[in-house]
Amino acid sequence: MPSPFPPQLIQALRNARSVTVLTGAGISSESGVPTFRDPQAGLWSRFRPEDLANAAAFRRNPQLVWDWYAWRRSLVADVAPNVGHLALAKLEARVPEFTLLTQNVDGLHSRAGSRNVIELHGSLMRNRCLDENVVVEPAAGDEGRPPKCPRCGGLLRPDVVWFGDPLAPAALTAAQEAAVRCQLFFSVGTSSMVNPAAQLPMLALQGGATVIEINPEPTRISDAVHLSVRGAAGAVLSGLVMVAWPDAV
Ligand code: BV8
Repeated sequence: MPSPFPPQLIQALRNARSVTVLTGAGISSESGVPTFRDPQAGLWSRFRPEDLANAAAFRRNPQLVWDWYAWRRSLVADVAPNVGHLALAKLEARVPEFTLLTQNVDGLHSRAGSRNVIELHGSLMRNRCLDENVVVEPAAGDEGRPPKCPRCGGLLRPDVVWFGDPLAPAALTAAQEAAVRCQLFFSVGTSSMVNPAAQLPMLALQGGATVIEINPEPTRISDAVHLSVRGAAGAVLSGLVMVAWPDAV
């Protein structure tokens, strides 16, 4: 299959000092993790993620929201990073200044070997005290009921950013800086519907970067970016690394 990337873009990637990549649920879909646009599986099929991923839903019914996250944690524990995650880890090793911004909370980028990862929306792998807002590592036996904070006895919640929650200021600032300073910005596997993450490709454009999107479907930024590649993250990213660095193992 011919590369969807023009030679001048491959050359720009080889010579780039700074590359920033934003990923969404699409890159993990090839590992078997459903995206937010996919209909939910099984008993969760009657819920929309946005109806569960918010503080009001948790306060209203902590057990229901906790069960949804426990189900997602168990699903993620049983999957592995795919070639798309692995290609980004290889790309990081080739670029002097590489920043990976992810909306995903599944931890698959770190498991694939990526190091400079900013988890814009937190992580399924950690809990946070609802009252003190401090991170509490999950303990065995947490799966059943929403556990209590070992410090104050308050409820623990997953350490993810819910709809209506602000993003961690340090993470958002670092992400915005990485978008503005890079020469190449890739938006991979995201519908670009959730803010403020969806603003990052626009920031990159304003900063003068070449912005490339990788998604089997068009999105609301497809017409705004320099190149929108219709394809799956795994095949396109691994193909890109292979063409740019044929000796990459
Ligand atoms: C904030 C963690 C302000 C949790 C997530 C009304 C009320 C309240 C808020 C708002 C409102 N209106 C607007 C808002 C703002 C809101 C927002 O943007 N809402 C949208 C829905 C309109 N944003 C927020 O609330 C944010 N916070 O604004 O705070 C504030 C400031 C100060 C003080 C107080 C408040 C917080 C947003 C973060 C929400 N948390 N996740 C959890 O996971 O449970 S969002 C969650 O959904 C994901 O993290 C991700 O960001 C988003 C889903 O997006 P995608 O990743 O793009 O996934 P999606 O399924 O949509 O698309 C998948 C794509 O992959 C598709 O395009 C598909 O074609 C493609 N694909 C499929 N297969 C492949 C592929 N691509 C490549 N390869 C493949 N193989």
